[in-house]
Amino acid sequence: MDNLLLTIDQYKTDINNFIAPNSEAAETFRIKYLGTKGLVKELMGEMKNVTPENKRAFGQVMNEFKVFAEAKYETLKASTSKDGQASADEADLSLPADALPLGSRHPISLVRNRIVSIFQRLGFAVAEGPEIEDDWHNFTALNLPENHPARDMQDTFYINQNPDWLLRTHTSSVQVREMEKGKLPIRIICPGRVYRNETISARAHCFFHQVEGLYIAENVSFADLKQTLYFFVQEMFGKDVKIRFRPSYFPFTEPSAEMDISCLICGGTGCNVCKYTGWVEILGCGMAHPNLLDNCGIDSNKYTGFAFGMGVERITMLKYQIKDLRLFSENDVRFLKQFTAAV
Ligand code: 2U9
Repeated sequence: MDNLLLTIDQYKTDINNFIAPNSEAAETFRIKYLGTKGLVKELMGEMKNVTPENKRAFGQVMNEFKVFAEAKYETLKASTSKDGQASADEADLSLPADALPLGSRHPISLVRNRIVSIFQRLGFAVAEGPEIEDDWHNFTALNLPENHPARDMQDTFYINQNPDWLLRTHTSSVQVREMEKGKLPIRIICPGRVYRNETISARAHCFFHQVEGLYIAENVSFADLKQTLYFFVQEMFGKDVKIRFRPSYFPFTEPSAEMDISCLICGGTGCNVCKYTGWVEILGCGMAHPNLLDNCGIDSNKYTGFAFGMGVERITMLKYQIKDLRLFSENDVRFLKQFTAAV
């Protein structure tokens, strides 16, 4: 047994000193120590000659030896993996390392973070929810009962296993879930990915990102909505930007409006970005429909609220003058690396 231990020690020294300038040498090492006729196997075979009381200790030493030889082989292999390259032992370690290319945040993330932080400064908290939703939270609770024509406004992806499940078409379902908790007042912002069954083009995709907001308390008015969104626009696009509201229709708000900002390109005088109107639409909004409050167990005689929703892609395209929606999901680094600066 003692002789065997001495032999193993000697082999360990040999292994430590083994240098592999190329992958052939690393393979020679593998065959010599770890091959089917290698030294590790051969020494294992000595087990039959070890006395019964020493067998356990010898087994342990042999296991350690095997792991030791395997680790050395991995190191040799890694340092000689590219043929013709210097091994780790020959490399000049005083040279500076190759620079790692730094990534950058996706423009959608940059703009979403910016939107969220503006509303956080106004006291809105972030709420999130599932992307696979049920019919109640995505439609019915939002004043869109079955067969309601407004359901056709959003082509929906349904989940095969269960006809009640779908990919959320807006993050409004998150607001519904918060309302159902029954804790008032509610002042939340809901960022997240949403899905609609649309043909992919420069202006549409089968998924996009939204930020929706909801404020429900006593005495919340349309004036609060206007002031909140005006603050948002000034922080997002600058103090000189004007806003206007146009009446609109959404099933979940009454009254409803769409909000435009004065064109960032021409300042309102007319150009091809604003189609010579001087205005570009950026979001939809309105007062939370009383049916919705009742659906979620909130007393619509006591509480009122406002809500709004915007597409992050749309805000990003306006902010950076990006003309094609597909650029956001193609992962072309030549596009992505242009957005390192804070917006
Ligand atoms: C609750 C109550 C009301 C959210 C609203 C809009 C108007 C709207 C669109 C903007 C562009 C969706 O991303 S988009 O296609 N959104 O116009 N969203 S009001 O209203 C709610 C939501 C939840 C409980």
